[in-house]
Amino acid sequence: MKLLQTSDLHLGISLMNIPMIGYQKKFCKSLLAAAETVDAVVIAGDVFDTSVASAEAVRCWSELVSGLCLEKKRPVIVCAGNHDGAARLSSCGDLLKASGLYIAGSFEDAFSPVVIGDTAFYVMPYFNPYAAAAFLGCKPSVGEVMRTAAKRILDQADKSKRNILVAHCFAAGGKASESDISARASESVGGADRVPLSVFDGFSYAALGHLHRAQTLISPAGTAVRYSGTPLPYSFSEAEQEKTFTIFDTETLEISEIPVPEEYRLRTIEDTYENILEIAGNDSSRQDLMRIIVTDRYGGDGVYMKLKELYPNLLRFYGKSLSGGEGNELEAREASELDIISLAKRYAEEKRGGAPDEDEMKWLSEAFSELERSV
Ligand SMILES: [Mn+2]
Repeated sequence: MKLLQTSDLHLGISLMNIPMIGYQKKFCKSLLAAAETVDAVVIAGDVFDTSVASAEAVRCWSELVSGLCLEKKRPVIVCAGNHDGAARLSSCGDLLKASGLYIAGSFEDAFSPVVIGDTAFYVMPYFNPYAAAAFLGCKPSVGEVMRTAAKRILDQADKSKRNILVAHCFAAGGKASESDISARASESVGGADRVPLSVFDGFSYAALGHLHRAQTLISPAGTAVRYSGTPLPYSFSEAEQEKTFTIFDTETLEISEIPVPEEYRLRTIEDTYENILEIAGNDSSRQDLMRIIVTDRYGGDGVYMKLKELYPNLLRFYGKSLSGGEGNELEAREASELDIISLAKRYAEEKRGGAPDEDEMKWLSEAFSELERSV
């Protein structure tokens, strides 16, 4: 049997206030087409970006799974991720099962396998370690919960089948991407949520979600622990990563990838203001999602407005700072040493990208002297 593995769709996500749902709808069409080449589809969590997803994101999901299960007749196996509202995502679970959509929303679901052909899927949603530990009677750490759960699963598993664990977690040794906000946050608290790779020993394969970069880790006993990564790039650091669906063959245990058609590009331009204007003049991809770094001008509103006009999907914009370093804000100490006219000039430079002209300077000094007289 061939499986298509994906995860971390984050339906409904916005990148710097630009909604991605239009691109995500197109991506769902690619997933429907790719599903025709496999026997089943696994989605390892973070279907939605937020626990209470927007109506548009819910509609997108509903169309996707209806297409997969009803039209393409492919079973779909899903675990809730940390971004999903698990109870909402898995509601009407028994009704959905009848159509071939299996959604694990509560921790106990992991112990009742979904059996399809030669394979038993143990589907574990993202869990609260305290609640899961109370259920299992073990220490409340992510690693201990998964170790205890995996042992319980494998003790009861039918060894004549391929036994696949589907979960949403941070396997030790995995690499996070810039858009893995929660995974990266865990680094700052010492990575307490890392799952030792030995936990996956004994399974035929582990289909994981949570990390947005495609990668394969190998457990000590040789189990492939696979992240498909996000099917679309959700940060500038992922712009160079090729986004793919993972294909797993349950007979040969081989892992391959098929590319996800590119729906949009995240692109960075770093140059002088004049050069950027010139580049934009001949740029046929001005709809790309842009990060622009201007190296010789203050990052003021004037420069920003001009660039936004040229690149409507300008997501991030940085200008040269007054002190030559990163950022464009005037330091408070520096500001306190300037007279009011110089300060107003700097303000105009920063906000508009140009110094006030002669008329404006005249108007400014008149206004300031009037202000001085009145106090
Ligand atoms: Mn995610």
